Amino acid sequence: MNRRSATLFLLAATAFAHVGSPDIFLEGSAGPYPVFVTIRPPMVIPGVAEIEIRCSSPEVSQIRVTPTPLTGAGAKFAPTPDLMQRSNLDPQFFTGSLWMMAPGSWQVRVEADGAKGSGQLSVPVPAVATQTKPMQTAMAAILLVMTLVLALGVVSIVGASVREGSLAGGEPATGRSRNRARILMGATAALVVFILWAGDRWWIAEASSYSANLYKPLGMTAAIEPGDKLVLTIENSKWLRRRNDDFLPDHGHLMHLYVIAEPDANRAWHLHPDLSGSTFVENLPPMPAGRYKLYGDVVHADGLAETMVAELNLPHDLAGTALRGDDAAGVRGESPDGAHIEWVRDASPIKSRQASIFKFRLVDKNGKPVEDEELYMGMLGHAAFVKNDGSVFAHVHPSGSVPMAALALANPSQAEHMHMQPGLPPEADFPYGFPSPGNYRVIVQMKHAGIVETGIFDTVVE
Ligand SMILES: [Cu+2]
Repeated sequence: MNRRSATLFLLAATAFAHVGSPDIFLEGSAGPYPVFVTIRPPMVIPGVAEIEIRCSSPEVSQIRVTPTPLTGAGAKFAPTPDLMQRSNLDPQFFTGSLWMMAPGSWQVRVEADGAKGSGQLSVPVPAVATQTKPMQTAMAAILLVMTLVLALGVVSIVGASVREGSLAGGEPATGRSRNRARILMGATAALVVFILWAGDRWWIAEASSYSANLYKPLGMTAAIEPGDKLVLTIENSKWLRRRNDDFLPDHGHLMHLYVIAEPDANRAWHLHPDLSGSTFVENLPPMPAGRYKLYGDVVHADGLAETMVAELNLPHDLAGTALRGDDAAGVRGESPDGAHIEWVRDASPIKSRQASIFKFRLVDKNGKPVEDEELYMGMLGHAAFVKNDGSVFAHVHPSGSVPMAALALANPSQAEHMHMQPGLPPEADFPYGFPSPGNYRVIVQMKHAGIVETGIFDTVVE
């Protein structure tokens, strides 16, 4: 048994609207009922997605969940809904699980019933296979020993039955039956070896057809052209029927690009490159020489969201051009007008894989909450949760970790839009759960009086 055949090809799945942050967090309403939905996509496809729903209203009596494709004909043919379990300890907390049978862009339809009637909310769930899981060494050793025992057992059973099968009790085997036994044992051994070899070929063929379905991210490379123009080239590695020219605008932008200075994240930009042919281009603002990490969020026509990652090295300072439109820049500890963002939290530690609401408040230079909060690209705030080693990146909004373009596809009739209105709260709440322990940065942007403020925070997750 070679190394390849000792590998069990379980397909690990993840929602990859982000990098390394598979779980989905969504704050929304199923009709009249506000709900906080957490979906943990399965580790294998087909596999089971775990679902948790917290209702802020005690009036919900029942919640049903159904998985369907996000777009296309399949979206209309829903299987029978599954009833979620209500917690005995906390009647407003429901848990359940659903089979996700194929990779692709899915949605989980949440239907809530209660005193105010029924309501529905669809949660986009990208389910993709991203890696193969090697078999554990102990398991491989046990299976190897069992295979050997079986193989030797078959050979010795054949031998014994030929040699002694027709003898009466106590009678010794003849030389002729011993010879026949040896020949048949040799033939059996050859057959066993052939079966093992054929099994190995079959396994390798299965594994390679699995790996053809493995998620391969859109590649992105960054280059600077004359005029301090950033050019992002997208490479579409072959994966399912994914394209690199079917992007949906999300808040009017085909790409939301975070540019984060390495190694300290002391500077961050939130930019919106334009698509020009098959490349994204952006006239960069003034930037100091250094190393930068780029995270570009896009949403495909079927609602599947991807984050492309690239690195950029600037050997010298860029004169650049002034920021325009929705583009924003932030420097740690600096503010254009003395206002700044505070992280509203108690002293309790942050734990990984725990769904929470992270609260931030915009205060003026006197430390008082601002009274002129505005929406920045339709939201009270934008947050990026980034692990220091670059293995996690999640772009989150007060509605959660699902991109608005995907959410609008899933809930076409109730596309929720906040409008500019006076008296917006100076606070933004972000539903999120850190995927793993470690050191993270949280980059938060909120807007008031036409100015986008940026807060950059360090935090430890246990
Ligand atoms: Cu955002």
